[in-house]
Amino acid sequence: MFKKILIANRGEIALRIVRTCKEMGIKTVAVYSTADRESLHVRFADEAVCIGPPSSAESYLSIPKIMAAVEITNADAVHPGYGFLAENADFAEVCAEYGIKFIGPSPSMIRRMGDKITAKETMIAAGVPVIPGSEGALTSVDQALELAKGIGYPVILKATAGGGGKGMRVVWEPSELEANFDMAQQEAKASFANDILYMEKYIEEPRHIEIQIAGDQDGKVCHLSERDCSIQRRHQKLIEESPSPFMTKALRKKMGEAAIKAGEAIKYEGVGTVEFLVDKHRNFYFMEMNTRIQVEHTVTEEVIDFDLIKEQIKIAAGIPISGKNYEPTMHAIECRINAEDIWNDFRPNPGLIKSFHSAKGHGVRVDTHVYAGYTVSPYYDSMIAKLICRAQTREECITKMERALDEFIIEGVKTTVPFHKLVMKNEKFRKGDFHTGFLNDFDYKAEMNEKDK
Ligand code: MV4
Repeated sequence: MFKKILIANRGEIALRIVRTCKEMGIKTVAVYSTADRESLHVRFADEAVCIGPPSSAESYLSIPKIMAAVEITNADAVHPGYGFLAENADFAEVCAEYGIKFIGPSPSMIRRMGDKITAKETMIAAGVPVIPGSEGALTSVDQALELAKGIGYPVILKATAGGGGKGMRVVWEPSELEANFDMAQQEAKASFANDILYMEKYIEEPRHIEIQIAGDQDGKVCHLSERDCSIQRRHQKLIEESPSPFMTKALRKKMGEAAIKAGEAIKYEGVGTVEFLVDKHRNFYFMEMNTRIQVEHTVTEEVIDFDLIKEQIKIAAGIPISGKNYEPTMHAIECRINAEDIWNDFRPNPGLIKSFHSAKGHGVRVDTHVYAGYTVSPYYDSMIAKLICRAQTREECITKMERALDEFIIEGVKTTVPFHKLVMKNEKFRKGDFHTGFLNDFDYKAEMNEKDK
């Protein structure tokens, strides 16, 4: 087992990793920028190294600075968390060159799944259902028009280096294709320095359901059930839950088997997520694979009572997985508490947290690096806490979440707490009747009483 893990991240996930390492008897090294001196991940780690100024490029994204911190602290492994360098194949490669274990899959695996056309080709070869579309890259507008005729409108143009919605355009009719092709190409070039596009049939009103998998160094792969992440705003997830209210036993079996097939075909090592789009007929299609631990891993942990960070570390140390698949026996929902002004387009609202009374009680989990007196920096992601509730049924879980949101008092910065209260009251949400377009149709401003504003 590793003796000392350096955590190349910040915020709640860095603290989350410190906690598991402590429970496993592994020493921890935190790295931090000057903006994060007062963060709890720094306080609770065994050692901490300042790696630079607030800008991510000069701190959490700087491979030389992270490697220097590894060297001076003698860490034998690096946990990348999510975001920052978590899916950076070059970083995983540098770790390997230095003889440091990168807790995650190999550089080639990260690269393979990071390129969406290659990922899709890999899944087709593995027999995993994918969305009908172009075979590989689009070569011209004329070719795209020909292909779209065969696929049938609407179609969607996606960037092979994309993910998370950038460089993506829906095309409803042939006359709109050329302009959208140019825009998608330009956006992709500017965002990823790669303008290669591919095309798919556009699935209307889909659900985003993802399967958590784990694979070990012997090539054994298991699934740990699904998460429903359909409640998103501009490709930022806001609420996740497990099980999905749309799931059936039969669909879980089929999607679980597909996700395992995907993992086995690539000999996936580590924990990962296979993202699917699910249409209203419960047809499911591979969308992307994430080769990192995700923000929403907590809902899975709650419903199957399992520490996914511990599993990551064990797999990286060469310990085989049990191979058992997991079914949720409870229900969990996560609300992301962001320092954002929901009345102003969810604009980040950094600043001093004057008071912070966390929700508590049975079935309530709060993962956070902040506290009263903490200053939320404008330099990073605005998520300041994850509120996760767990109960026997979905209905009880929503009731518990409403109770927990009511007692979660944060003063000094505006947060998404009032927004979550409105979603919990929404009839469609309560019935589990939603898809990825839910927030486009949800007029939360109209639903809020004057006095609550
Ligand atoms: C799609 C789609 C419909 N049809 N692909 C959004 C981000 C990127 N991961 C892929 N996305 C989508 N791909 C086809 N063929 C709809 C979306 C999509 C979406 C997906 C998941 C969660 C929220 C979403 C919001 C808008 C669009």
